[in-house]
Amino acid sequence: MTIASSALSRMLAVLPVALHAEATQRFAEQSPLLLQRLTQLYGSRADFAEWFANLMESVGLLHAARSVALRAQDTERANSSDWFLTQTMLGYSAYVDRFSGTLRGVTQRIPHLQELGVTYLHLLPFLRARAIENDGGFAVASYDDVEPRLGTVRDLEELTAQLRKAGISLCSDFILNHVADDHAWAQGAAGGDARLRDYFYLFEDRIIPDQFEQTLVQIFPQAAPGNFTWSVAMQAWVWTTFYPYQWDLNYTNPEVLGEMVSALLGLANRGIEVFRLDSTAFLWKREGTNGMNQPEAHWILQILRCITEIAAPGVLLKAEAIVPMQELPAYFGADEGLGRECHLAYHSSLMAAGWAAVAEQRTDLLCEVIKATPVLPGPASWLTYVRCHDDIGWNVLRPELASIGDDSNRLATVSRFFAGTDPDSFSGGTAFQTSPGLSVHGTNGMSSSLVGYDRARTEIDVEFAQRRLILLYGLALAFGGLPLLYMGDEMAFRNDVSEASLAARNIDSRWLQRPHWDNVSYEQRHSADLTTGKVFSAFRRMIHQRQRQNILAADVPRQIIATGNLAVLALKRGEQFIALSNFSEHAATLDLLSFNTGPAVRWFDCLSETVVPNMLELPPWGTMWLERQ
Ligand code: OTU
Repeated sequence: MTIASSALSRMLAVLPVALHAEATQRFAEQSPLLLQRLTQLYGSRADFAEWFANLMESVGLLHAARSVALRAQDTERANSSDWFLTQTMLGYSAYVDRFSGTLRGVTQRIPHLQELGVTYLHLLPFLRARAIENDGGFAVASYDDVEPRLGTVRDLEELTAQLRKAGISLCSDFILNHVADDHAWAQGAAGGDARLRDYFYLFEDRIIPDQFEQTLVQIFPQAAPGNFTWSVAMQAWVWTTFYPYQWDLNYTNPEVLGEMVSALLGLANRGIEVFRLDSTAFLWKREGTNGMNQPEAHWILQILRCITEIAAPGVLLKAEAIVPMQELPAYFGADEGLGRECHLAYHSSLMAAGWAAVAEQRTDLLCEVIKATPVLPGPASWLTYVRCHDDIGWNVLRPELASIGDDSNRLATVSRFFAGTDPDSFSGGTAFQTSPGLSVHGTNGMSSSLVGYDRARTEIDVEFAQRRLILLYGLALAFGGLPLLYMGDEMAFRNDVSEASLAARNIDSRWLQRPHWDNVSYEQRHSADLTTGKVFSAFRRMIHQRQRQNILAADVPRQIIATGNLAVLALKRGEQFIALSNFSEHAATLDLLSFNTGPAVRWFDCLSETVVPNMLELPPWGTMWLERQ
């Protein structure tokens, strides 16, 4: 028997006979790439064949444990694999405690999500986290338990069922680069268990760490400098890319991969439909590199994809790789043919370039990012967004800045603009982790504070702040991808400057953009004369217009039209639709006939619901969505 066929028979042995034919077919489709990648990573081990058969047996057990409802969903999605590309897909992201207290509380917010048209809910980490400090849950202490403050595993299962009924897919973080230092694996290792010590990267002295440090990047240069932490319990330097209490997992050990496969499929069986694969860029270490985007990191993701295609094909994988855009096609499996790695990836360059355009009142960098954005073959989509729980990282933009021949100090100027210290700026953010060596790193702040609500003095200031918010969200919604709203942006929630969050902010200023749900604002969402009401209705209008235009689906081509005005972006979708965005405090006059979009017809702005003249005036910071009539 070959390695593949003996693994297949081990898998089938634990599956009910009714699933054999389908499982055999899926295995036949996936096993060539799966086995190729596993062999590349672990094939030199004497026990490889046996290890692989064990792996497939555990995959079979988890497949067998999948509910009838989830299996039916798997089949349905396998038959329409582009289901997540439609213009009716809309994401929303929130911390459970801040959004609704507990997982049960989330069900009470379903009406709000439905009022917006949300079909995809990303709840930030809710698994049992490290006691006390835990990076907002990104230090996981157990993949099998829910954080007790937030509820139980039963609550999670009930929530996913309720969301599914409401047409909303639950997305969960899957933090696979590291675990908390109080995870059982780490504690066992600290207790001297040799098998578990091999789950981590440990060094008895600084020789190897120092060699690596020469080329590694620093994620939190101020709060957590360096990539290694001395552990007294381990009597070793532990690899800790992020905080010292987040221990990187050693994927050269096949057991680690096996554990993560079981954790992922176990969570999928609880009804999680999308996994946000956290920090994917860092999964494999190689000396002499920055430790990111290594081929082996991609192989690990491809293995996870092959396995979900076998045991839970309705599940989507989303790459969280905050890296320069040219690195991103690989996360979709660009070199492997269609559908071989992640379904979704964050478009952080588009996000950062949108903000840069607001600061600079010019769109050359943004246009360059859009032009250089690769077309995604097959069922794959960008995740477009304006803000998230992390900082806006500026350095991802360096390649596009260089290709427009400008690698000067622009990013540093942009970063200063949002740092809340520039008297000429309308923006109320803060700089994140700026270190002397790196003149620019990231920016923190809620969208509304960054676009100018906090510093607004006059009615015009307030009006302009709203227009900037709509400008940026308009781009995320019209670009062609899966847009993700960050909790509170739809009601203009501001920075969390509360006394209660001060301690957290002092350690990590990303807590500035993690405010609590504000019920007073929520109650005001239909008040047309209040900021909350104005913003909420503008969001709803855009979302509604997007839903009716199938030209705004993720897989429809996009193109930039030259406007002759550095501040104005004209993004054309299909032949029928142009999104105009004026990144300037001055009105812009545009001649639509000069756009050469074919026979002149009428253009209708579907946001203001008016026919526009060919000689058109786009107001300061204005957005128009022109539909050919
Ligand atoms: C991710 O982020 C999470 O989104 C952060 O909230 C976590 O702190 C971090 O992982 C550790 O789990 O490296 O590839 O610059 O963009 O830390 C993405 C800040 C990451 C984040 C970065 C990040």
